[in-house]
Amino acid sequence: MRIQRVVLHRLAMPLVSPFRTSFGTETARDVLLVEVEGTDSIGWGECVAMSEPLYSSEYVEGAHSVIRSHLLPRLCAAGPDVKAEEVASVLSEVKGHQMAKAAIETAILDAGLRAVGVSLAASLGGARQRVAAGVSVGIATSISGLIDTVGGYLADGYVRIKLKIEPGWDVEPVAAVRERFGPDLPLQVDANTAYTLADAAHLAQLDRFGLLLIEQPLAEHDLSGHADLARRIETPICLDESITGLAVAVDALDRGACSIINIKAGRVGGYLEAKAIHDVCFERGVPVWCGGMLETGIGRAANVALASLPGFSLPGDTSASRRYFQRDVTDPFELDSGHLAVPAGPGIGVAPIPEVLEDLTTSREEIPW
Ligand code: NPG
Repeated sequence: MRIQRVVLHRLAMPLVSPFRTSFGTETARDVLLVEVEGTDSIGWGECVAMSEPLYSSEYVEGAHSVIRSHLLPRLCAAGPDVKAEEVASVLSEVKGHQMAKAAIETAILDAGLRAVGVSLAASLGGARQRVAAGVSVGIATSISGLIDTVGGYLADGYVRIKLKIEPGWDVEPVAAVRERFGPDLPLQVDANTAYTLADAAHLAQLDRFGLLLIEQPLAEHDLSGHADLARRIETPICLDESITGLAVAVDALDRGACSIINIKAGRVGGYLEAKAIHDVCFERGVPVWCGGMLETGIGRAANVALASLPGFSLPGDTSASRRYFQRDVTDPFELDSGHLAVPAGPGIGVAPIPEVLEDLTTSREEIPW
């Protein structure tokens, strides 16, 4: 497969309800899709950067700019036959920008796999045809509202609940959800870096709820703080924002900063790096799960493929399309007894529906290779 051109699509997609985390409230997604047109196939990748640099330093306008001005020129210089496996090294001189790099690598990977008729799941070493779906529940305005929301998701069939927490919204909502839905509900919390080590005693109050894990309680760069916290609380620590690649993942595990890892391909620079992190964790017996970034069906398809690898032993933030969007850009992902089917078709196995893509599009930029 020789690459002929790239099309950068921007889409505006309202969320079905606002999603509040400790770092902000999302009400709509400004989506950047990368389309790579090859001689034999077309591939798609979704950039998971949000509108503002609040979760991490990346944001969608910046990702669009770095792709156009710094990443594509380097890849084009590498020639039209560049393989997905070569993308990371060609782009390595550009520091950071993992989400932008991941979007391009995924589109090239998808195009290459479609050309040879192999699914992304199969190429990564997927071991299951369906994956367990968890759901992430935003910070609510009242405990009763939270209980209703969680009840609704459980009625939908979700097999695990993740509650977003922040100082002032932690022990009480967790206690209420545990009380209402019982000790057997797989439950975890996500702080998105909202605490400091001074909160250790407060966070230890969560220990009595038998949580699967607490995700990213402290700052992104604070591995030693997480290692310290891990000695002071019983709830297992899972890292998300801190894990920006394989080397950091290994360092975090070696230092005891976490015992579980949330793998998001966008955050680590692509699905190949995500697989490498999975492989190391699998070898070391460290559980991993697949995170989510409010993806459209394009990003969701690739996440579900990743989550089919054998080390993904905890349910992921791999929710159905309708959790976020009234109308997805692909055929919607739907829950089937709390699971999503892993796409079996070539590449990521899904593509935008042309009319829907057109309706949602706010800009389109063609870049010859
Ligand atoms: O189901 O796609 C999903 C979202 C899961 O909670 C979720 N994502 O911190 O992991 C996170 C959080 C997030 C959302 C992060 C939006 C960044 C932006």
